[in-house]
Amino acid sequence: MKKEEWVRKAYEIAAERYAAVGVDTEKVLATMKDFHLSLHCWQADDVAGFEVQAGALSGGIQTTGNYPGRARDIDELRADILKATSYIPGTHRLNLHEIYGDFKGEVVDRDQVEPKHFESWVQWGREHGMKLDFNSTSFSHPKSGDLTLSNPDQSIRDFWIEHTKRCRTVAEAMGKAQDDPCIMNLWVHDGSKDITVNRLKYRELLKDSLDQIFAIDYAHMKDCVESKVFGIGLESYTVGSNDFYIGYGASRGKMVTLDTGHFHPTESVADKVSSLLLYVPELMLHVSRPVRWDSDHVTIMDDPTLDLFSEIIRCDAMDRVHYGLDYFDASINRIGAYVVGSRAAQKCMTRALLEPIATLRRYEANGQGFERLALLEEAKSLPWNAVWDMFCLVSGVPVGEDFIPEIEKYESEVTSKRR
Ligand code: RNT
Ligand code: ZN
Repeated sequence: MKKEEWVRKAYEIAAERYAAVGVDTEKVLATMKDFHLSLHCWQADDVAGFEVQAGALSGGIQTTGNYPGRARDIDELRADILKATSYIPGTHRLNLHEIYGDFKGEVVDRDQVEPKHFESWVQWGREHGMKLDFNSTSFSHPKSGDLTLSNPDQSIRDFWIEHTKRCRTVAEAMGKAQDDPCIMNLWVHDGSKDITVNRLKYRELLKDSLDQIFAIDYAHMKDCVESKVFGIGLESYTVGSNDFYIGYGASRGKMVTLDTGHFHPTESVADKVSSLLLYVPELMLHVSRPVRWDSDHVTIMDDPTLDLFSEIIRCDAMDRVHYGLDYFDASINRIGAYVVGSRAAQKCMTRALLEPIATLRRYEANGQGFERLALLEEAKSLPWNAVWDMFCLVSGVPVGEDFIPEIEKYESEVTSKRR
């Protein structure tokens, strides 16, 4: 029997089983088409970027591994991203960092960046149906140090304020050109390796810098701010902590970014959704997989990610969340890493959408605790994978593991030849 036939048959049966628990699989398929990930450009080249004057990766983040074939320039990166998206169902956005500008061989310092450096990206995005999101880049620069936007040295702080302001003009230009808001994330690594006795001072400076940066309102971009627990070499203190940015976002009406690697290992990121959404307009996600620390392993269909997406759906908040990915694994095929992580996130969303929520809520309202638990457990083994396979089939991308040999082929023909 041909694979397509299996998929269709399995889907037919799955649709009936889901209908029996009150779930419309056709509706789920339609919703999945509107579920867009924001693919992080930095998975293809280990967060290197295209600055002529590029230095080593800094800012408390690290890629480990030396798998051959990383994208070395803008053309390779674009080709790799297109290759990856050809195995990911649906249409997606691309999340760029400032250091990925098309600088055309020129030294453009961070406080000199302009929308023109991203014109070719806008053009490329239009050609390939990918809308763009954006990030300012405070790391991997001679002025990065331990403190950027919270640096007591006025000239360094001003440099980074200027950089971030300019990044917002880039994001605004992108949003305008694509007629859809560009989501600009702001993460700075600012912190301290050892005990600091000036916790308040740096936070006051960061708050003031942010207020300066956000002084202008733009119509075509939206800001989000990302907290963190700690960075490598900055273990004792993080200026932009979770509390800091929740306070900032809630008081200034800014989106908060939840990077799933930026919390204590047993903390539930899923449980934050319903609280935050009461106080901030929208959320940005950086879906990642922390292994013991913020290791940025490739996203998989694990319990924390399933819980997170389920919570978003249970909050009826699918449209108030932006779904960025954020991992950088340099130890395996990088295009494969894109595909595995993206498909895993999509599987989590498929499962979240297939939850028999109406019945579960009725049980809960009636105090039927056993029934609620039983259905939650049984729902785990309902044939969600048949719906996922069908989504891949109708989207014209490989069903199941069929993308493995294709990525192997691209590796042998293209990426393995890069030295
Ligand atoms: C770092 C943050 C940040 C970066 C990217 C490259 O801990 O997660 O989002 O990963 O901006
Ligand atoms: Zn992140």
